[in-house]
Amino acid sequence: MRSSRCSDILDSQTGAPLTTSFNEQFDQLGTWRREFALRLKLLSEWMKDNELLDAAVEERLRRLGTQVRSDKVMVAFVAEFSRGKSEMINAVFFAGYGRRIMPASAGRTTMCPTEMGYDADVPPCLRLLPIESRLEPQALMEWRMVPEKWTRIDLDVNNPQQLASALEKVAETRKVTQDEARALGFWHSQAPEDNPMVDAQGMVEVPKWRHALINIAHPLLKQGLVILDTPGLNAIGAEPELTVSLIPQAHAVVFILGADTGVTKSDLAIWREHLATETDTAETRLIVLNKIDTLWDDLSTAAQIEAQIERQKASTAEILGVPQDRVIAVSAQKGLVAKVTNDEKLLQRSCLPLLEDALGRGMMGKRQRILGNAMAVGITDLRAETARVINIRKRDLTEQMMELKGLQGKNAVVIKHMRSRISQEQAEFDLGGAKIHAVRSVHLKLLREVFGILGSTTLKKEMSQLSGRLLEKGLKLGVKRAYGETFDRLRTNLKKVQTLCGEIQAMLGGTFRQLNGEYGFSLQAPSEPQMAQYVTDLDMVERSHIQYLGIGNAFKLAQPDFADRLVRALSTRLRSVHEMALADVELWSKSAAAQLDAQLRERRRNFSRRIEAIDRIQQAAGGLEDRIQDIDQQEAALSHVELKLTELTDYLIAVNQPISTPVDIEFA
Ligand SMILES: Nc1nc2c(ncn2[C@@H]2O[C@H](COP(=O)(O)OP(=O)(O)O)[C@@H](O)[C@H]2O)c(=O)[nH]1
Ligand SMILES: [Mg+2]
Repeated sequence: MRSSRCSDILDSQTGAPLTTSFNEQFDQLGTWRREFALRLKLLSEWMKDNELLDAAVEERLRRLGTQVRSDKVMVAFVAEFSRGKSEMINAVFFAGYGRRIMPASAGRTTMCPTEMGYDADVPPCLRLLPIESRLEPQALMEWRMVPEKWTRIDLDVNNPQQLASALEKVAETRKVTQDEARALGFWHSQAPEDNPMVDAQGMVEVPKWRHALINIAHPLLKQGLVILDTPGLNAIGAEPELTVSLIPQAHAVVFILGADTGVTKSDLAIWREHLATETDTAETRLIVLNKIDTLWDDLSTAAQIEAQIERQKASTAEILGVPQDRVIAVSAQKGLVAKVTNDEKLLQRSCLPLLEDALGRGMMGKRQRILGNAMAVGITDLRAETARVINIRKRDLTEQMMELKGLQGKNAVVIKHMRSRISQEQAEFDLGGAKIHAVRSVHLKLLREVFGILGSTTLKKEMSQLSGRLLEKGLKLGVKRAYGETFDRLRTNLKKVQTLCGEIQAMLGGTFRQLNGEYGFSLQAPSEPQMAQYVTDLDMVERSHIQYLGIGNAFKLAQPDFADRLVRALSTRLRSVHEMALADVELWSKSAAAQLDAQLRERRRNFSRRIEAIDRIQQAAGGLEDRIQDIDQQEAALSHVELKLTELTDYLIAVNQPISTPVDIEFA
């Protein structure tokens, strides 16, 4: 990360800003993704035209396309109330609307976690999940699947005033009794200092909504950005799913402190309970010291103010235990004002561009690299497989050519004899089908075992066992063990899956080699799915739970619905890990089957072509020379296809291409 002194933002020679705004970076990523998706589509069409697109290849291309098009980048803003999360979101993303979009003024703070994104299938709207949904067992993820249970308010995107006033709903609250507050997860007798204030009537104020989803066609959101705005500690603590699922999955988390308040006890609690993690995710955490304008003071010199900001940054870094250059000092409010009034000087003074640069360069750059690598791996495999199919075609043509040349100058009897030999070969080949059938059934049997291990029944059993353990009295200290046992079993399951896949792979390898030898195929088993990444995912999920429960939240387990909610959230998360693993296994086995099908098909076609050629030769004088010429042409065409394949895939494999190259692909 660059030094975050405000004065560094301008180029000393030209005075031009050196930073790139988050919006620009995100736009570039979006352009790259769109172009990539377009080129994938062109490749897929070209393959189809050349009969190179079997079902598995088609599915792989489609998946890569979906991945590159719908890749989401989530930036979460997490902090105690009133540190300026909503103001920062307004300043970084929504200044173009010329006014505040997220409510951010004293007394109007966000009360529920609010996610902003874009879904083309839904009209622009705000959807609100009532807080009472907490009384029901479903996890937040499950509520997302039932949009009709949410209160929907349509948004008029061309009317910033309507937009802003509709969004004020996220600040709504309700008064409830202490018992109700307890049932909703906002009241804990064991931690009285964290409870909300009780009014003269004995009522407490709680958020009216549990979660808000904002769907607007903002250019950044349309390109896959998802912004998560969270309320303060009390509300985050009441929704474990935020801490154990949503926040850990964010690609960047911006943690905000106030220069006016310094690091308070509750700031520290949020940091420790929800954000501090091991080093591997540390770089996705941005620490922002907001409201530096409160230190601006006409009686001090610029140097004095700067020195004070530096001192605050140093002490913040020390308290949080991070290097000082990880702390960025800004004024969100002045940044917003500066953008809305086009005041470049104020914008630089607000230091907001520094934050945007860190977000843009750090997060977006990394995202593109990860995505680009995934694409490169996928396309490299695909190209190798397709090249094999082309090679078979070439070899078939060569053989046919030799066969025909051998007939030059031969009489009708020889030609007739040749025809019957080919027919016999064809019949023998068809008989070999039984063996292939046997291989398939073993393959399927092993696959069924994999599906059993990763299926929902296994997971349900594990989860109910874990729930039971968490509800045991006096478990507090044994939480780690209970999780550890469950997760060890889940990890063992993934390892079993890996072993099974290894067996299938070995079997495929053996059979393919045999078929290659016997029939001159060039089958090669696709690379085996790797479970290691899913084991890593499990580790991460386990860590986030243990950390959450380890620090001061374990007492909440005494409430049965809390444990239920937690396990529900865990279960939806784990299900998605299992589903991803299964999808990998499925695609892999589909690829193997499709390869075999493709080569069988090519071979059958080859037989009929050869017979057809001989028939024509028998019918017409000069037919032989015509056929030979014909094959010559086919060979030339195939060489062209081979070149084209390389050309069309080269771009997709080269990661991190300069983004500006226009698409100019001509078709063969
Ligand atoms: N002076 C100053 N006030 C700010 C700044 N950012 C936010 N605020 C104010 O702090 C209060 C809380 O801001 P808000 O964005 O609602 O905080 P949130 O609860 O973290 O979302 C509001 O009154 C904002 O106007 C800033 O950079 N400087
Ligand atoms: Mg807010």
